[in-house]
Amino acid sequence: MKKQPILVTCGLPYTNGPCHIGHLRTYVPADFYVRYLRRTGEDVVFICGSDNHGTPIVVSAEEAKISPREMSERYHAHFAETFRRMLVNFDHFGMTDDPTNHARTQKIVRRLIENGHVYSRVIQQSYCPQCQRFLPDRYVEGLCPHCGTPARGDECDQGCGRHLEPGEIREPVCMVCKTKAELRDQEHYFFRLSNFQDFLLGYLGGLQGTLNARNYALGWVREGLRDWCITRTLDWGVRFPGRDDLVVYVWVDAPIGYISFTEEWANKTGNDWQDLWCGENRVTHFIGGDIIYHHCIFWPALLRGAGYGTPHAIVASGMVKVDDHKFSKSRGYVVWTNEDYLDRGLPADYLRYYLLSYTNHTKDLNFSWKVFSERINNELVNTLGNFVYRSLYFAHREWGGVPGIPVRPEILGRIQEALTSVNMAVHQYDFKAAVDEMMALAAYGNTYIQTNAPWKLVKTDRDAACQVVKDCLVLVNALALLFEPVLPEKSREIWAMVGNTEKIEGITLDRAAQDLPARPLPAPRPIFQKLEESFIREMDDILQKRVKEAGERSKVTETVSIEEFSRLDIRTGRVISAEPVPKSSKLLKLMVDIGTGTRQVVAGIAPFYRPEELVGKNVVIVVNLQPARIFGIESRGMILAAGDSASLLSPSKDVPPGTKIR
Ligand code: B3M
Ligand code: ZN
Repeated sequence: MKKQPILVTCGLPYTNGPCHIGHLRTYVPADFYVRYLRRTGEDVVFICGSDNHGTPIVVSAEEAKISPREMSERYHAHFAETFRRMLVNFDHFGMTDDPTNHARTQKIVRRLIENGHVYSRVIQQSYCPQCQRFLPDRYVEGLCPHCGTPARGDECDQGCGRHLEPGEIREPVCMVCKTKAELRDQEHYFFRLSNFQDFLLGYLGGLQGTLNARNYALGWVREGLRDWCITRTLDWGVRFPGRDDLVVYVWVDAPIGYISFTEEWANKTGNDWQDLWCGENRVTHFIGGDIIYHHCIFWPALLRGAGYGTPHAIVASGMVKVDDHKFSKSRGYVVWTNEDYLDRGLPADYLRYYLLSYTNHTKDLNFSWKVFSERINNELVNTLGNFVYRSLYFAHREWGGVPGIPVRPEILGRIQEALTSVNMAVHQYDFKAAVDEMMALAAYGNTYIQTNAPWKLVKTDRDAACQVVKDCLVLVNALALLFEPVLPEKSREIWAMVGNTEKIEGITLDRAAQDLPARPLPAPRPIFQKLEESFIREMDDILQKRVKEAGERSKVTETVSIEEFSRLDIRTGRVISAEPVPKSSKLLKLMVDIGTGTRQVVAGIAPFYRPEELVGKNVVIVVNLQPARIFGIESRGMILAAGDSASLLSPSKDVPPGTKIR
C-alpha cells in the first residue's frame, strides 16, 4: 500500500501588514522540514494561505480607508511573493475569504450544530455608547481578568497569553474613540468545549510535535475548559448559519482554511483531500508559540466534534527577539523581510541559515545584525564556503575534474554518521541540532584538507594528494545534498560545481554517502560572500533609528490624564542668587523665590549662563520634585529649560513669584 502523504501547514499570516522576521520563524523551519522529508523520499504536501478575517483586518482596513477584501488581496499577494523570495515553497497558498473556505466553514459549523455541540446564550458584551456599536475582539482594550496586564479583547498578548472571551476584559474601553465601554446583552453561540475535556487529555497525551505545545495545552486542559463563544457581531467574515447579523469567530474559520486550501490544492492537482484529513492522518502544523491554545485545544475539539481526523503533530516555535528586546513593531524592534533584508540584495539562504541554526526551535531566537554577520562570516563563508571552494579549485587546477580513484571508506563512514544524526534531530524537530551536524561535517572537511594540505603534498606525492582531493569532493557533494533544505540556492550552485548534471531536485539523501565517478569539473567560483562591517553597521543604524523614532512617537501618543498632570506643582519663581558649584563645570547653585519661600536648586546650565545674568530672572520651576543631592548639594526642584542649550522658560507677562502654571 502506498504510504499516506504528510501534510505540513504553517500558521496563516493576517493580511494586515508586511512580512517580518517574526513570521519567518515559523515558515523557514517548516520549509526546511518539508524539503528535508522530501529528500528522504517522503511524499509531502505543503499548504498555507492568508488569514483574511477577524478584527485585525477590519481595523487596519478602516484606518487605510479601503475594504477588508482589498486589504487582504494586497497583503495576500505580498506574502505569496515574499515567501517565494525566501524560497519557502508552498504547494498552495489560499485565502480564508475565498469561497472554498466559506463553504467548508459553514459545513463544519452546521455539522457541529447537528451533533449538538453548539448552543446559544445571552451574554454581556462590550458596547461603545459613542460609536454605537458592539466591540468585538480588537475593538476593545482593557485589563486581563487573569493577570491584570493591559490586554485587547480576545487575547492577553502582553501578559499571560490567555485567550479572552467576549465581555471578560476588565475596564473595557473602545479602541476607536477611547470611550468607556458599557456591557449590553446580546445573543451569541457557544461551542461546548467543556465536553471535550477527556477527549483532549487523551489526544494531547499522544500528540506528536514539540513538547512546549503538548505541555502548555495539557496544563490548560487540566485547569478546566469553559465553553467557547464562536460568533462575533461583525459584517466581515463567514456568516454564522441562519444568522445575518453574526459571523463566526476568526479562530473558527482560520484553521478550517488548512482544510479548504488542501481541497483547493487537491482540485488543482487531481488528488483527494480527504486522504489527508480524514481518520488517521499525518497532518503536521507549524505554528508560533503564541497560538498553541488555538491549535491544541480549540482546533482538535472542533475537528473531533465535526467528525474529522485530528492533527498528528503540532510544532510550535519560540518567540523572536530583536537586539535582545521582545519583538515589537510599535516599539521599533522589528526587521522587515523585504525592506531590511531581501531588497538590499541579501541572500535568502543566509537568513534561513541564521533562523535555523541560532537556537533550538522552541527557544527564543534573538536577531542582531552583529551576531548575524558573525555567524555568516565564520560558518557559511569561512567553514563551509572555504572548504568547498578550496576542494573544487584544487581539483580543477590539478586534475581538471573528479579523479577516478575510489574514495576512502572512512569518509563515507563519516558522511553516514552525519546523515544518521541529522535524521534523528529532524525527527525530533530539533532543527538547530540538525544544521549543527551538517556544519560539523563541513568543519571535518575543512580540517581534513587543512591538515593534509594537498597543495603541498602534490609536490612530493601526487597520488596521495589526489586521494585527499577525491575525498574532499565526495564530502562537498554530500554537503550540497545535506544543506539543500537550509540553503536551497547555494546548495544548487555547489551541486552543479561538483560536476552533477542532473538537477538536485528529486535526488534523495542516500546519494550523499556514495562515491563519485570520474567527471570533468567547471572552474569554481566562491559561493558565499563575506558581509562587510560597514554594511552591517549601516543596517544596525537603521534599526537603532527606528527604535528611537518609535520611542518618540509613543511619547506623543501616550497620554497622561489631567489628574496626573495636576499632581505636578509647577510655578513661576525669581532667581535671587546664582553661584558655580565647586569642581563642576556644568552646575550652578540657585536660590529661587517661589512665593511661599526660597528654594535651593542645582541646575546644569553653567555652560550657557553666567551666574550674574541670572539674578532677577523670572523662571519656571517644578517645586514638588523629589529632593536630590548633586555634588553634595541638596537640590529641591527643577528649573525648566528647552533644548540642548538649556534655554530657560520664562512667563511672557510679568507675574509674581509662586504663580501656579496650569
Ligand atoms: N492569523 C496569526 C497569528 O495569530 C493568525 C494565525 C491563524 S492560524 C490558523 O499568529
Ligand atoms: Zn493575562
